[in-house]
Amino acid sequence: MTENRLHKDTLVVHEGYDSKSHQGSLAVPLYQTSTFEFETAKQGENRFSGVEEGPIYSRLGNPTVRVLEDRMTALEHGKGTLAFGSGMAAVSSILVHLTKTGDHILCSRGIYGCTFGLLSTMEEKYNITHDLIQMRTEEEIEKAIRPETVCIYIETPINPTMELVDLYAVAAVAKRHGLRVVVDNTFSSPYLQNPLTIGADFVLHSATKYINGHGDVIAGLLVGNDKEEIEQIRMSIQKDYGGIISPFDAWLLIRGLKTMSVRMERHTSNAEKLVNYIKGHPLVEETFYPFDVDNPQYDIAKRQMSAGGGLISFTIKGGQESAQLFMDSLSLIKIAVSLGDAETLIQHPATMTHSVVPEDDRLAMGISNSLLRLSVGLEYADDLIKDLEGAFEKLEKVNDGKKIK
Ligand code: LCS
Repeated sequence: MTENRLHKDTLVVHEGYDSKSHQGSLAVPLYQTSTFEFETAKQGENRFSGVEEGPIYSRLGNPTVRVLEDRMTALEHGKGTLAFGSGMAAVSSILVHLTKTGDHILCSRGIYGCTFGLLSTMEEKYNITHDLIQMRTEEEIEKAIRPETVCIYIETPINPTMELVDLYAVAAVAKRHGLRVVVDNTFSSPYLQNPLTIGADFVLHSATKYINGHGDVIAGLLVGNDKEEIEQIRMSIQKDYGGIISPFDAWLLIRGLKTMSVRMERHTSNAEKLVNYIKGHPLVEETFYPFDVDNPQYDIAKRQMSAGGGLISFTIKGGQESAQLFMDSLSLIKIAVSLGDAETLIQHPATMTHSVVPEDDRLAMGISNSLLRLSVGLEYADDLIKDLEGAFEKLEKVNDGKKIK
């Protein structure tokens, strides 16, 4: 961290934009254009050759997108950022960048369902193999490293189990073995956790979630600790595979990002209230929340995160039938995948986000049929608790006499 660094609450509002270069426009202008006119043929030549800086064509760079990228670089303490048209485009781009046929990737034991799908395709088509392991200790990680291992790819907290991976342990092992570390930081947002400061090489986000915060954009962001390497990815994989963000979506993300600090505070305070209610309920088996004092991984959470965030998972007694009945009995809380929106959302990972994962792998990730994931929104907490109460009561009534265990 540099000495005169502004606080993250200020960076989300101002970083990367100077209105003086934009006719005083206070809001970042939307450059909704596919191409940029050159004054002369020579200028075009110079822009393409890199002799002169400046926009060429929006797949290669766009001024609105650049503000978003610069803001994210500062927020994640990185050196450069690339914005993508989805979180999966960010995931696939970094994995394509870091691997070649015959390489091996070491992953946290849980990952988002589509990331799992991508890794399966990479294995089948290109013989880029992977292992999902629990990474509880440095020794455990070290044992799983093979001669062909090139990178460690992790989520923490893991979608949807909320299991944590110790970033300090991962960084220490990676350093000893010369491995690159990629952290999917979607669940924490840059507000709660900054893996680059702990030793990761790349951080990525499904910006669809907390970065945007309003449930109306699909986007991804990749931040690196090496500017040259990020620019190299921009001018190769991003340019040639073409998974870029649209200027309008970047503009919406800039708008959403301005309120990230206040949103994350509310998501967290609401989640803390809800977790206390949920974990005491007799129909709940287990609850998973990073900053729950009863969480066996609370120490890890405190070391690498500044607060617990807005996601809670829990298992309900009675398996899938009860879990689905519970969901159907809610009214304010909406049944939907995605997370990090203003609206509180609930989903059933076994049949939704992680339904593409074969059952054995899914159970090994800790995703049982009774697991539910709650993305706590920005509503008034007591209204949400009342909604949960109503659904538990409904479940009790339906189960009346059935004796669920
Ligand atoms: N990484 C994580 C941890 C995610 O949760 C998701 C999407 C992605 C990457 C991919 O981002 P996208 O391309 O959708 O922007 N997670 C979802 C989820 O849990 N429910 O719906 C989507």
